[in-house]
Amino acid sequence: MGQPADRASRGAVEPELPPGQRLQRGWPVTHYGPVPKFRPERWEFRVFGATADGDKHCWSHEEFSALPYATVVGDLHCVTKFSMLGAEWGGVTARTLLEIAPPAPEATHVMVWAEYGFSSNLRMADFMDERTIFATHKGGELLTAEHGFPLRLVVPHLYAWKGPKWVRGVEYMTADRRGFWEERGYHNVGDPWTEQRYSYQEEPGDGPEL
Ligand SMILES: Nc1nc2c(c(=O)[nH]1)N[C@H]1C(S)=C(S)[C@@H](COP(=O)(O)O)O[C@H]1N2
Ligand SMILES: [Mo]
Repeated sequence: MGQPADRASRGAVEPELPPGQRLQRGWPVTHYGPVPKFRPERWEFRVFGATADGDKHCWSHEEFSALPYATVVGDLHCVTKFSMLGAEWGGVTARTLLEIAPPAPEATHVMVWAEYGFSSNLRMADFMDERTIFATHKGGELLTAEHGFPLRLVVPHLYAWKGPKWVRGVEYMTADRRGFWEERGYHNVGDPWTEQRYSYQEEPGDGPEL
C-alpha cells in the first residue's frame, strides 16, 4: 500500500486513522437487519422525551427537508476496523435540531431512534458536537437506501454504530440508557481514538450497569 508515506512525502495534510483501523476503498454497507422501504407519506421525524416545553415535536418529510441545510466533513469508523476518512456529509446538524426543539435543562443523554426499533444512545456533549449531523447527502449526492436514505445520523468522532441509518427521531433523556449495540456488548461511549470497542472495556462512569 504505502499510501500514507506517499501522502506524507507530498506534504499533504494527513487524515488520521484511529488505532487499529484501516482505510477502506469504496463504501461498504454494514448493518443489522433489512433495508427499510421509504414511504414518504408515513415518514415523520420526532423529537420527544425531556424537551424544554414538555411537548413532542414532529416533522413530515417535506417539513424536515425544509430545515437549514449544512455540510460537515467527517470520518466513518466501523468497529469491525474499516474507516472512511474525510467524507462530506450534508443535512441538518444536531445543533440546529437542538435549537429548534431544545431539550430540558435536565437532559443529559439522547437516544437516537431508527426504523425497526434500532437505537443508539449518546451523551448530550457528543450529540452537541458541531459535526454531528442528520445526513441526507454524502459528497453532494443523496444517500442510497442501503446507506440510510432518507436520513441517517453521522457522529464523526465516535464509532459508526453510534450513527443510526434510517433515523426517525430523537429522545431526550435525563439518565443514560443503552441502545441496540450498546446492549449487545459494544462500548457505551465508543471513542475510536481510545479504542472503546466493547462494553467489557468500560470504566465506572462510562455507562449504565450491564
Ligand atoms: N439502523 C441501523 N443503522 C446502523 C447500523 C444498523 O445495524 N442499523 N449499523 C451501524 C454500523 S455498525 C455502521 S459501521 C454504519 C455503517 O454505515 P454504512 O453501511 O453506510 O457504511 O451504520 C451504522 N448504522
Ligand atoms: Mo460498524
